[in-house]
Amino acid sequence: MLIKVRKGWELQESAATPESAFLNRRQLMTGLAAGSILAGMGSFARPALAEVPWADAQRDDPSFPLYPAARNLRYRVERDITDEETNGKYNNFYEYGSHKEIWRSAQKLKIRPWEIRIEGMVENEFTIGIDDLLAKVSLEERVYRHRCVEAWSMVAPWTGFPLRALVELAKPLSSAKYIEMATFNKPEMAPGQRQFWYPWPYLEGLTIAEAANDLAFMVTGAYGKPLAKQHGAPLRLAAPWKYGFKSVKSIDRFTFTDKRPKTFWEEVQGREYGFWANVNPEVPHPRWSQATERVLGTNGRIPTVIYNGYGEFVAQLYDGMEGERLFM
Ligand SMILES: Nc1nc2c(c(=O)[nH]1)N[C@H]1C(S)=C(S)[C@@H](COP(=O)(O)O)O[C@H]1N2
Ligand SMILES: [Mo]
Repeated sequence: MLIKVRKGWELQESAATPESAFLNRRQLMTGLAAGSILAGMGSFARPALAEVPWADAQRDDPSFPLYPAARNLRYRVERDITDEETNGKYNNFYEYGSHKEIWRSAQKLKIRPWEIRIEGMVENEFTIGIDDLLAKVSLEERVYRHRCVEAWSMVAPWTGFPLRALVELAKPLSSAKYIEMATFNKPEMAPGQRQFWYPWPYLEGLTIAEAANDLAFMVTGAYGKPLAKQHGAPLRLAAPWKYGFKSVKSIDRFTFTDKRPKTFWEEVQGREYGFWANVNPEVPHPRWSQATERVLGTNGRIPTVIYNGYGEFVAQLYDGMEGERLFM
């Protein structure tokens, strides 16, 4: 589709800064430089069918034969899907560096064996290997928007299964109110985790009601293949009505609890990043506007939409919660 660049509401790229800005100014500048170079390269992007540099690793993935899965047409996006290579070369994955060019470094991530722990307020705690989990669910493709709190966005064809299916396997007790989701914690395969000032492991959470919502999706693949490591293989969340940092990558633990999890970014900077983090163009980040977003792979900005355009699915989850900081 045609994306108009309207200079009037166009926000300076430099006004939106990575989550880590307050921590390391120098890393910030490096990240921004990398970002603008990649954005400039958009018009030279290779055709969609070209081999991506990480294709061999995906063919070696034991789940490779499960892909592609049929697309679920209930989830539609009136925008082009972001080119696979562009998307896979512009990531946030602090375990591999606090900048966008982590795709090479992320190849150090070892995704087999991969055990997932289900614990806390459940009928029976258990551990399950990713391939056993994949055998228990049915995979489908969903094209979803993704809106990063840094005011860039993309459209990804994720493959996976509803988070609700995992909740059903876990059999939570009625006292459980939240699911905490944690990324692996293995500094030997994630150099970023040696940065001791971050509160590893990366932690996120949803209420059980949010997790049971149709939109909440466990991602195991993308672009018709097993998920690339830099996108958070072998299992990550997609909660597309929330800012991207909620969509935790490379999960190895789900804890059902009655206490609201204190998430990674809340722990790092609670004044800027809260638990709910629902997308809302009218609630600015303390350091920049959220009114528009830069579309990855283009030079255009488009207006941001409340709940990232998914209000019909999720708005009712927040009825009666006006007192909460729902939008940051
Ligand atoms: N474990 C972990 N998960 C993470 C992050 C991270 O740094 N570590 N970054 C988050 C942020 S800020 C965004 S925008 C998305 C980026 O996903 P992508 O790189 O697949 O586009 O992952 C989210 N999940
Ligand atoms: Mo993000």
